[in-house]
Amino acid sequence: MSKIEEVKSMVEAGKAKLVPGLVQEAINEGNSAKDILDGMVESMRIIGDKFSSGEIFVPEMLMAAKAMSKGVDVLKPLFEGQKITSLGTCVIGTVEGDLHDIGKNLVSMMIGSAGFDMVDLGVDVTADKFVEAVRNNKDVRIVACSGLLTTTMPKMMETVQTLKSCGLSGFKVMVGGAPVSEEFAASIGADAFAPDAGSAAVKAAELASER
Ligand code: B1M
Repeated sequence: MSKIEEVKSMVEAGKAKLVPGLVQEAINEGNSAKDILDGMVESMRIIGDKFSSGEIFVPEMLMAAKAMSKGVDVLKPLFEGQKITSLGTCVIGTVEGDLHDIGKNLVSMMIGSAGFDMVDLGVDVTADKFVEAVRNNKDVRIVACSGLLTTTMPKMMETVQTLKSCGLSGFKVMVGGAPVSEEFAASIGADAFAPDAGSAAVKAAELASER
């Protein structure tokens, strides 16, 4: 079994204590951070499928998520570029009612490494909290809203509309997450959509330069 396969199977088994060491061993063996990350993302897809088919339940899903987060912590320094000048501030959060944060954390890491100062509001973030963060932070250029549940997509719409009508300006709103599409993003008035963390960073830099 390759080291990345070992990482994947331990993420799926929810072994949070073992995953960081295996990720480090995979790095030491010369695997790229991206390949290791892609492996763990694939594990979460498998976990989601097992949950859908009733093979596992929420506790197992939670343990796998914790294991992946510990693995991502080891990879983080490898993704963080050397920031020379700031592209401004990016406020990020998972929308109200939604507790999923692995994807949001990856997006935050990649946007941060593209040169933004990140203000991470965490999960279950109300529209008003996003607005407050735009008001209270300097030079906010991007507001990034993540959502993983179809049931919280209306909250994403409410968040975008509240941000657009709050009277503050100088920032663009980007949305993303598994159930979100380009069409949905356009239909709720978001300025941009990105399908994954890497393209979110590219899109954020493009949006900031448009101002
Ligand atoms: Co939940 N969950 N979950 N869950 N969970 C999903 C999302 C689900 C698809 C599983 C399934 O049924 N197959 C399903 C949603 C179904 C739906 O809405 N149609 C689901 C469900 C139903 C639930 C609960 C309702 C279960 C229950 O209680 N009965 C519950 C809801 C709780 C709540 O939020 N209120 C719940 C709970 C949980 C846990 C807490 C146990 C745990 C989350 C722990 C955590 O995040 N700290 C969890 C997990 C782990 C998952 C799965 C298995 C994995 C999610 C993940 O981390 N993926 C997930 C199944 C799946 O996704 N296939 C599932 C890896 C991550 C890297 O990908 O988050 O998609 P992702 O992020 C990507 C892109 O989407 C994108 O970039 C990221 C990286 O490239 N992206 C953006 C994300 N945000 C972006 C923002 C951007 C741009 C791109 O711009 C701003």
